[in-house]
Amino acid sequence: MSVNAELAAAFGEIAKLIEILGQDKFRAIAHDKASRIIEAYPTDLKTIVAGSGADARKRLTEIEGVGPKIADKIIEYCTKGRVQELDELRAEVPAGLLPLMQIPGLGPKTLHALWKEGGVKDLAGLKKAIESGRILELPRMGEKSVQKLKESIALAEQGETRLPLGMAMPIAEAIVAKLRSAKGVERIAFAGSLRRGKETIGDIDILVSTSDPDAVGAVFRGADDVVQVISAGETRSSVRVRIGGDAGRWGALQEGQAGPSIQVDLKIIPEASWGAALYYFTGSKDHNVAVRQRSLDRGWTLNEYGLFEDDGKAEPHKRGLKPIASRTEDDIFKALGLPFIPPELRENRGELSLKSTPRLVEVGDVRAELHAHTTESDGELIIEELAREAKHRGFHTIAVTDHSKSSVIAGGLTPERLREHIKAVRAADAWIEGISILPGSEVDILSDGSLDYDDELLAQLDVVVASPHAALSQDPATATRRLLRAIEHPMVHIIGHPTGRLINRRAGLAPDMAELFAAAKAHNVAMEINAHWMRLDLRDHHVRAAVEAGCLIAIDCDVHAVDDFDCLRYGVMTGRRGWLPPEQCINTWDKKKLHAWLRSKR
Ligand code: DGT
Ligand code: CA
Ligand code: CA
Ligand code: ZN
Repeated sequence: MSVNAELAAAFGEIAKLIEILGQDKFRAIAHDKASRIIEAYPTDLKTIVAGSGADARKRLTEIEGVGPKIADKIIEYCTKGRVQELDELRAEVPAGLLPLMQIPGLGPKTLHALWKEGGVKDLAGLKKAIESGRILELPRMGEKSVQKLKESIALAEQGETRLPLGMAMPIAEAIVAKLRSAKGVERIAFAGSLRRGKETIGDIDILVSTSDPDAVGAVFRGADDVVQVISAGETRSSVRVRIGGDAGRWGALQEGQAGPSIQVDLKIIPEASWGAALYYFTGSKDHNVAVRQRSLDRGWTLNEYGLFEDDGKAEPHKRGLKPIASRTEDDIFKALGLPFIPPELRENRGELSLKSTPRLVEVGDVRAELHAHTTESDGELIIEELAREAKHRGFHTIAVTDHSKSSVIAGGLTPERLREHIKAVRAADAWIEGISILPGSEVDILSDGSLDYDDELLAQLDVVVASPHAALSQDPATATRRLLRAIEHPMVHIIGHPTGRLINRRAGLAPDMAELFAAAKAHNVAMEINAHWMRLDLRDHHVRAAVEAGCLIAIDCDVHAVDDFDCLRYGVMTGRRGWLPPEQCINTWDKKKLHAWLRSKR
């Protein structure tokens, strides 16, 4: 961990402790701000302190957001290795209280009350206070907020060790890129749940074949982001890697929620058994068990070294037996009489009965983005920038779907503003060549299932994405009726993020999905896979049910910023996990077909 990261963590903790203690709010804000600035500051602060001697304080306060008091604490940390103020604050607040701040719905004020008036000092105490009902005696704690709190706790506990796909993937790719250049490396790949595209990742599994295992192991364990070496062997190493900064538009990842670090396992694989190892460590466990049984039925045995004749004795690879197949995954599938099974399907959900490799949706198939926001509501891009980016990605169509009036916090458009916006989008479409820019809206599905604009206005939009944003703790029956009503609305093209869940944070609605998919098919409405990795909503098993019900799917990035376009792959992986063929995904259609479909609802 770098000094900057350590300092950022220290100031972040000071800010939280001040808040829990109910002390000066502005002092908390100053420390929180300093924490974020230092986290992202490009130069090592220890070098600055060491290099500027008596001028250190002056030099540090030149950094935006660093005042004299913060500067003194930086110097204190760089010279003495501690910040006394932090130690003092820690002594005042029970250690188990701080992690509770990660639970959504538990702000510092509530925590202060829970502690001072309810005697809660840690998670166990909080749960007790909930169970006994004592918590209801505290200010601002009603039946409803306690119910929410209970759900948040359950989700936070679940999410403690599993990282969202979109956060794990860049970490894995960075490690793979780094190891690729290590001496002797021949092949490198990530396996496990990450290769299968699961929505959350327990740990990252990396496989390497190399002529120099020591060199790779040393690079792996010595990397900057490594916060802990769990084990270091000749063919296996495990470390914990720090999870970095940005968690998209939901703010920085909070410590303790998905861990400040994730475990990464490195396995050194003999070149001759690369395919067998890749197959084995890709999993899933359930798939492996089923395929192993299939091997045994044929008189063979399959392990991470290869497919062997089963002579009834263990560890064939150690007894010099020549494998029937081991070099590539293809070789193994072929020997077992199976088609290549894409990693996303390897969950033992019927994939072993496939007669040929199914053609599933791929990133390269997607030619249109139908859910995107501009600065007119809560996006970062103006219409032209959005269009250029979409064009740059090879799309033929981009829909501009800003929020509707009830999404006040997201800057939702009044009918008047929407009318103007439609004109602006049509004007941009007229002068920008090479891409169709369609006026649309992400219209709130209100709690009773009615839409946020009247039909006359909706009729002027080329694309209507209807999404639930509020009232996301409705009971399942009410939620089903609500969403059905939106699906049945003749102007609606797409139901956006149908359940409204946020991974590890919010459970969202639990409607009867089968009913929704049947209705969507009947009304020619597409159900969205929102590709943002915090959402992935529809989720994989929903997609599978939707595909089987024969209803259309949209894969949209819900673009708010340029980087959001990169989420497409997570949406596509989720689609593939739901066995989605390209023709059932409207974003893969050519322009003529897509536009004709959109017009069919006008
Ligand atoms: P995760 O890490 O919880 O997100 O999920 P995975 O699937 O990456 O699981 P992990 O990291 O424990 O193991 C990686 C793969 O190795 C797993 O998908 C299948 C294989 N594997 C691990 N342990 C076993 C086992 O006990 N039996 C079998 N058949 N395969 C295993
Ligand atoms: Ca794993
Ligand atoms: Ca693992
Ligand atoms: Zn949106």
